[in-house]
Amino acid sequence: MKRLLVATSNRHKVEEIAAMLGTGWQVESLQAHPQVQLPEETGSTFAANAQLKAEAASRHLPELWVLADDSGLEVDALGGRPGVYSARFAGPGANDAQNRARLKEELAALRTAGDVGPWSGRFCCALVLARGGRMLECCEGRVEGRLLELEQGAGGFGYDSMFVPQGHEQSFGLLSAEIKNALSHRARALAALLPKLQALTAS
Ligand code: ITT
Repeated sequence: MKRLLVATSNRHKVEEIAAMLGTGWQVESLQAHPQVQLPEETGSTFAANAQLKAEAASRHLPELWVLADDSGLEVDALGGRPGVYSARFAGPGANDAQNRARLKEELAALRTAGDVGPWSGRFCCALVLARGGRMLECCEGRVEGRLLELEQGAGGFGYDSMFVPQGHEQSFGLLSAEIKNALSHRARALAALLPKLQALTAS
């Protein structure tokens, strides 16, 4: 089996990517490589931050195929925020619940100001494949939807319970992992990357 290191500190990303790749790949996370430290995310785009993470991990483990994910939520009524700051929306080191609380406050402020929604937005994901310390491929995916002020469901992670994807009536917090993994931003980025990964690793 081919080894693929998913260079993230987020176990939910690893689980989703492993489930979407299916058999044929031995997916490893940074838990197996505690010496690898991810850099600060100083980029202004998802792609730039995914490249920073992929190349840093790949410099430590140049013999492995390395995949890094940078992702987040854009809310149109908030001018695209939190965007690349999604993980830090409530401040440095914030957890998912704190970030959702911040988003609820911002949506409540919109309502108070007369914008009662529906609030459109999207999840975005950039996946970068690296080897030997160098980026080989970058693919992006997004899923459009609308934001909920009240959380719905406890599945998934991050902002899932506040996001209803287009074509559905329930949030990613209620929809099954199978449905999320069929249409998510991460699924679409991975679908674009997979043929390139397969071609590169075929020999
Ligand atoms: P790594 O940088 O270690 O990969 P991270 O969780 O900090 O882990 P990001 O910097 O890419 O990852 O931040 C992503 C943010 O967007 C974070 O707050 C997530 O909760 C949120 N997010 C990304 N994908 C999501 C998804 O599929 N469902 C819900 N929230 C998501």
